[in-house]
Amino acid sequence: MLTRIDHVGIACFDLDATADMYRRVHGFEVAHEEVNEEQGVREAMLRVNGTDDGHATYLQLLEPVREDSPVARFLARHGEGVHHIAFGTGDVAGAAAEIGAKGVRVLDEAPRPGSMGSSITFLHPKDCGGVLTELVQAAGGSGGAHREAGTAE
Ligand code: CMX
Ligand code: CO
Repeated sequence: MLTRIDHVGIACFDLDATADMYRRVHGFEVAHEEVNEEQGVREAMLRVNGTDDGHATYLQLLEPVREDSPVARFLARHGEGVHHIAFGTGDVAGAAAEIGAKGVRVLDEAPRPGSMGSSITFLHPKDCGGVLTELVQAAGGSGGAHREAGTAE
């Protein structure tokens, strides 16, 4: 059902400075950047391994664009650091229904738009051992891997 780690989400105050640190220290480049107004974040995807049309794994840097967003609240409370882990699935709605039936709180009634055209939903951290957990279905629907915008299906 959940077949891979798609990304690890990291909350930061300054996305450009944090991306620069990952470039200098780790050698990771920004593969994709976008604003997700619904989630209240600017995000940068740094590819750690794989290729964008395969089974890549990313770091997702998150900078809030609104004070009332989940990431702004997290930063105010905990400061910068690991915010969530995201697992890839070929069927995000099915995986959420199956997990919800086990008594875990699914935070979205239906999947929402995520990075690079993906569909995402979240599981409550208090039901997942203190880890905010995201489920990701890639654009195009299969495999759970993100795709670079413009890549042919
Ligand atoms: N990881 C672990 N625990 C977390 C957490 C996180 N990221 N965020 C909040 N918590 C904990 C808090 O520490 C707190 O615990 P205590 O009561 O023991 O102190 C509890 O959850 C409630 O915290 P809160 O600050 O009151 O937060 P809210 O209840 O308002 O919201 C949550 C928590 C998970 C429901 C909310 O953050 C949410 O809906 N998240 C999903 C959406 C999201 O995070 N979007 C941004 C990422 C977008 C993307 O990945 O593309
Ligand atoms: Co994420």
